[in-house]
Amino acid sequence: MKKTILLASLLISSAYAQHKSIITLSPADNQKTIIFKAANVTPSPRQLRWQALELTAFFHFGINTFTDREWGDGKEDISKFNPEKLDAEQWIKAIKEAGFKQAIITAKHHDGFCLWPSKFTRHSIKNTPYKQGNGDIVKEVADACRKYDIGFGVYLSPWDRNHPSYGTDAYNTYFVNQLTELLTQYGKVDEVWFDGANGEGPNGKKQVYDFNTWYKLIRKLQPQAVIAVQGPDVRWVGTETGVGRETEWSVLPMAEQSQEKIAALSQKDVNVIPTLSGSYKDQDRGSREKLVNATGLIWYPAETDVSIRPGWFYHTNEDSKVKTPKKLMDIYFTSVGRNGVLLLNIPPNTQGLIADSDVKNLTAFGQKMKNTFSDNIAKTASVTANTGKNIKTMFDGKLSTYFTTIGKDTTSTITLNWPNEVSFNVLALQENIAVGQRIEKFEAEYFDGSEWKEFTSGTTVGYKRLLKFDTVKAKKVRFKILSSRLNPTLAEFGLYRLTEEN
Ligand code: FUL
Repeated sequence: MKKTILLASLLISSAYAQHKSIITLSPADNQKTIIFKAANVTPSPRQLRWQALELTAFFHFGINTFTDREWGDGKEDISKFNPEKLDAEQWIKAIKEAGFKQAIITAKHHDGFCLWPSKFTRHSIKNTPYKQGNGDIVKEVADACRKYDIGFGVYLSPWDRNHPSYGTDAYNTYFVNQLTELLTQYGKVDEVWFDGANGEGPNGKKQVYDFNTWYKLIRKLQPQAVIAVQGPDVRWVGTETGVGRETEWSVLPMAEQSQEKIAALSQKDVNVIPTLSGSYKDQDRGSREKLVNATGLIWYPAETDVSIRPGWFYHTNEDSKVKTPKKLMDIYFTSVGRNGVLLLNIPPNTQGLIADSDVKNLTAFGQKMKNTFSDNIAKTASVTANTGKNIKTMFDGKLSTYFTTIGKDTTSTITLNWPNEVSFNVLALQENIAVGQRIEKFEAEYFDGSEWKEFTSGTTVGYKRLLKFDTVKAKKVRFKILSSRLNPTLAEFGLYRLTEEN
């Protein structure tokens, strides 16, 4: 048994050693070299797995659910916590049905109340009426995830407004103890989510978080887990609206750190928060102009978090404000469709259930996704490219097989022909990001019988790019890759019809 674990961890570490998710830049590098290097930055296996999930769910649940608040102050009476009908399988079934692949539970929010019976505090579920103090909601969620083959993640708030040691070194030990419980008692953990909030604790002090120790612990105990968003693997997109950037690079410029430090980081698995150039508010974080002054380059993809309701926690007075299936579809386009992963929060109510309104809209969203994306109109065309190979693989549903150009070609024009007119209003593109993110500019046109007319265009593609436009009716379409950092790749190419009815 021990040998198997040793072999498995050796295999995992050698897989992580092979990818190049950090590359150093030297002052002697000219723009051409920088761009070439950028095109060769690739995701780690854990980042690659995470990106392909597309849809992940957040469950904000805790004492705030019972006090009707968004941020507790750590002084709440936890005897109010009693979700009598709690059914974690109901939560997981609802998200699975809608196409979600992973779920994250708020094991502890800023109020310090723990949804598992932590040995290190009295401020936990063990001192509530729930199952007479014998409950463990982290376990219930982890078990349901395993049963329905959904990835499992934990949110552990570094900011703790209850714990008396907050603001002192002892708190970092307390945090390590809690993290260890979560990483050792619930089986495989696929995502650990750290929030950036760092306010004052019960003693009025602020904490200096010991992130490095926490990351090392996660890498040791759960090497496959991505660490988001105060973490090295996944970055916050910068809004809580579900809307990401139209130009979204996963390869970003690093700043401030010395080249020696970046070189050292690139030798092993990344376990620090990268110092990036620019701000999370910038509309462009990784185009050519942004890369020229960088000291290093890092694969650091975006997660787009938003709640299905106005608040993160459940409030009865928001029952009529649950996002509609149409709105959820719009969000899918502006998050996953802009090279991000969607983290959609669906907060359980005081009974411990996802409310009917939320289940209904989630299910309808899942159905809308199936109806829209099950019929790829591009699949029925005869397709040619002026340069490139493996064109048929763009329609095989596999990300590992892909169209690419030959030799030094960084542009290509792909033409699709149908015997009869087809109509569509969505273009879906996917690069094979396992080899890097490369496409910088593209455009799509249809032939109206006498001339070519543009119907959409864009900059980055990355893992997925979705574009909506007025319905096009045509027998001939061409797609032009106008600029790419190295040989462009297209793993999938789709044309779809999105309507009010579907
Ligand atoms: C924020 C927190 O302060 C909110 O309460 C929520 O947990 C959100 C996802 O992150 O920073």
